[in-house]
Amino acid sequence: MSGARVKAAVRTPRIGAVTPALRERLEAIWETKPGLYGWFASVDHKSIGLRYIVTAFILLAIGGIEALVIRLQLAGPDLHLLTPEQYNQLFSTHGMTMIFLYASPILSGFSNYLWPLILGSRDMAFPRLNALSYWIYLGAALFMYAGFLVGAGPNDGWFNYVPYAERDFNPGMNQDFYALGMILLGISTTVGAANFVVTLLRNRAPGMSINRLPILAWGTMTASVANLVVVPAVSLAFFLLWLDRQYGTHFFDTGGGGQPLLWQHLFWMFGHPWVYAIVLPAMGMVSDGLPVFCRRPLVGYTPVALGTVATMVLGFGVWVHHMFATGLPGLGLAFFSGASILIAVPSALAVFAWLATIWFGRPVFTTAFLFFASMILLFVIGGVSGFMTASVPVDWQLTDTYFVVAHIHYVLIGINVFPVVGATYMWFPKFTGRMMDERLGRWNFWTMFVGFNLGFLPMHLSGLWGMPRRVYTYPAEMGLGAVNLVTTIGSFLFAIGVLLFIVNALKSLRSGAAAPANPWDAYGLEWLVSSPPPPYNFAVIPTIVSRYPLWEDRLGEAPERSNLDEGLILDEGKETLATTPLDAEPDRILEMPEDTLVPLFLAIATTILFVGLLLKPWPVVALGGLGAAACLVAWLWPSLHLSQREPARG
Ligand code: HEM
Ligand SMILES: [Cu+2]
Repeated sequence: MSGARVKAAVRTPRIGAVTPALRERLEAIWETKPGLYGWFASVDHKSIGLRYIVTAFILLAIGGIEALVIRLQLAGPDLHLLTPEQYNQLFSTHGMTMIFLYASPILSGFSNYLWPLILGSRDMAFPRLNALSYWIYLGAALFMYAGFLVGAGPNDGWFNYVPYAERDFNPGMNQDFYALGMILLGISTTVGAANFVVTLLRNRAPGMSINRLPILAWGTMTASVANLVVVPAVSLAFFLLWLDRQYGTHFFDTGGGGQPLLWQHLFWMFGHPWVYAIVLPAMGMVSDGLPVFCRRPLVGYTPVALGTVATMVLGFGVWVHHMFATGLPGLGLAFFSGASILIAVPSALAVFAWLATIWFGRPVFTTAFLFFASMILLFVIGGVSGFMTASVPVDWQLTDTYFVVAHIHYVLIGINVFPVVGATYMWFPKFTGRMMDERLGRWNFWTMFVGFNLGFLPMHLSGLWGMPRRVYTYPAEMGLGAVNLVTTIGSFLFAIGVLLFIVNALKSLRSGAAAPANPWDAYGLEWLVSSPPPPYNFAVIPTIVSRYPLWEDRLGEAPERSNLDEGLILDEGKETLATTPLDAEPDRILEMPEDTLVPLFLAIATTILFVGLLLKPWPVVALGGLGAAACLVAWLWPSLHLSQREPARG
């Protein structure tokens, strides 16, 4: 709690049961004020999580529409629906949108909403930072799309290689929008990741020791640590590029003694770990979701949890597999090739764990289950093509062909979109108090599944047959017309599937059946509270003795029971409990911040600062900078309110 004074007052809170009077008191303390002020000032993790989710889904739809235009252009040979420059901007903006503005933020959204609930806390560790991270994400998305709308979207692929990104070859503002937008977005990612790390270490229910965490928490935790380590690399890369373009610093251009390959190193040191950051939390959703619908605990909890961490650790050492074609020495290539192949081991572990969970369970074929289970197949296909390109000679043949396009989509749609849609079916009742329609859900699933494979499986072939990626058309003589037409048809079918999903969500929001607290008879703490949860989440803080608190009677494994009905009563303000990092023993009572507009204003000021840097009217830069500084002062102003109290041991 930055800037907070630590009050030494020791207090031993009462332990008791939930009463209506307690609920009323907590409601009054935690409720967000109604009206516009409350909407903008809310620091509640549930509102912020939903905002992330809705914004990211809107960006998924936008990126999807871009992809469909791309597919129309490629539906037959020699088409001229788009000019080459328009095509460049479309596929680059599509990549930017999907990777940076959808795939990662959507997972932040789910984790933001779910973490305090699955961990047994009342909010994230830093609620105001949480609001800031959302508002800056929104600011960065608007900033980058403003470029696209004025015809200056990124036009050099999402990984933006120099020298083409340098000013000599790319004089427009496209690269300046992209570079500054990515630095701005990096602020959001960084504060968000720090918040996840501290929340996990400090804000868990008593008894939720590190070996009882849901796998989703392992996934997001691992991803967040990775983000803290690697986002600086990409922010630096884009900053140096911006300096090169604006002030001729020659970091990346050979003419002035710069080194183009440096861009690729900096970008991929970030880029590859990032790919794991946008799949590990989604894999966590599957690891936590499958057991619910298979009616049994996950097989191999410990290997899966450790595999998550191992994937990330190995993931730091494989970035050169994106650079096999750059002429680096053979010994180095062999190392990175070997490391890349080694990553298959923890991934395969997860696959076997999921298969065993289904095999030994009694699956209930809900829509969520279908999405989670099909993800295993897509994961294996994407994994195998990745394994193939990890081999240097194979990669030399396949790099920059549609084989790679097939690979990234099996990975990203297979391991991110499918679990995310499944997770929406599973947690939508918790978010909204309404069930999603299962019949429409079946249609949704099968259209997406068939459309996706019809569209993307043939890309492997077109790649092997020599279809280059990122080229706006191809001559009829190449004989690739038929396979591309199939791909386009499949893409549209897939898009119809996504549309059915959106229709189902909107329809269910209005008229879905009312959801009970635990519609799936699931095991996690989030299902203990009403759907949707009250603003304070837990009226009393539960105490946990197992990984499956709501299934202890069903499983009957150990005689002890988690205490879900009685616990610490924290009602003297906006309070939650801090616990010790490993064993989750009660440690401190935290007073959480009230709703405030400061994060919103700080995000606006920071965005103005970046607009100023882009357009260079220096008064605007000064306005943004001073505004941001003023917001920081307001933020950090010492307040008696935010304090920590001494241990709550009884
Ligand atoms: C309707 C769904 C989608 C379709 C039809 C589609 C289609 C395509 C096509 C045809 C390309 C290659 C363009 C080219 O190289 O000429 C492409 C590139 C790409 N797509 Fe998608 N895509 C879809 C969804 C997604 C999703 C959900 C993600 C990520 C979560 C994604 C990530 C990417 C990336 C990273 C690239 C590489 C862009 C670049 O080369 O810089 N796509 N997509
Ligand atoms: Cu990689």
